Amino acid sequence: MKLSWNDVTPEPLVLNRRAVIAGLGLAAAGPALPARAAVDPGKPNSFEEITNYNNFYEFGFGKTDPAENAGALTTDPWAVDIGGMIDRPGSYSLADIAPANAVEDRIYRLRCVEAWSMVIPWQGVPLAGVLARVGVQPSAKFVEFQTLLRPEEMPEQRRRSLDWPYVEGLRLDEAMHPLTLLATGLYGKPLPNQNGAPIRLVVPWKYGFKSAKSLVRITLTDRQPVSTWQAMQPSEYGFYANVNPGVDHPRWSQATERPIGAGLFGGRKETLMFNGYADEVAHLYAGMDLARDY
Ligand SMILES: Nc1nc2c(c(=O)[nH]1)N[C@H]1C(S)=C(S)[C@@H](COP(=O)(O)O)O[C@H]1N2
Ligand SMILES: [Mo]
Repeated sequence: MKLSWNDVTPEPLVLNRRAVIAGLGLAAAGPALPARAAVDPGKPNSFEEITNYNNFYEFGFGKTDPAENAGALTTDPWAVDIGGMIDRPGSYSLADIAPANAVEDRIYRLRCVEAWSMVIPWQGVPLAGVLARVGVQPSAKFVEFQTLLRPEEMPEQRRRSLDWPYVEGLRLDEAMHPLTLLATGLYGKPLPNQNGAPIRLVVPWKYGFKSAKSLVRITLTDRQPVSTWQAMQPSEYGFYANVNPGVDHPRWSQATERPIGAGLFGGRKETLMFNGYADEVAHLYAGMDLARDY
């Protein structure tokens, strides 16, 4: 099935442009853009750092395991099943989801729940545009994301260390937010396997674990998905997982973070509310108690 990029509705495009500027930390200019520039995400980490310090537990629990073991993953051919409460369910190719002329650059902070952080120059397409094209039905309230299940190529899936496949979820408005990206590349190269080739989610205001890698299924649903980490340890990992320096993990503080590559004396940094994207996303959580809905 082909996704039509011809009947693009104007609104997501306007929002996308705004998000690119926010993502790049450039000063806002021109019409339909916010008066205030978003927080500067900082200097990107090196390609070496971004591809050799990873969490991709399907390939092992050590930070260098994904770089060492993910070479065995075959990512061509690849298809993503998009289904559930949409008008045009089907199996979509990468070219359908992220045609070259729709791919954008986004420099985003990534803040891991383990209290380290990086800055990553991604390429990808806003999820909102993809969802608009498959026709989200009014009954849909949440989006569930599923990673590949292929134990032959993913060594940790041959053990019962986690309840595979890896599953994550977003509320529909979070999924539709212009900052939410389906990434297909970094540093202008196709996504390395250890970073979630060939297509992964990136939600920059949430802890890194929300950004599920190597996606094979996206499902629109009216029920709040139960994510892998939430199912495993609900007292430690909530559904929302918004970066929040004021709400500690039960076993450690979330007030500060260790920037990867800053060196031994680079020092810790204060963690920012919503990872620095509060101006863009705080309105999504107005009236919610984020200590309860963590
Ligand atoms: N399928 C899958 N996706 C995953 C993970 C994982 O173990 N499996 N780890 C998550 C965590 S905890 C983080 S911090 C980010 C890390 O992304 P990166 O390695 O590209 O920096 O991926 C997330 N996505
Ligand atoms: Mo993480």
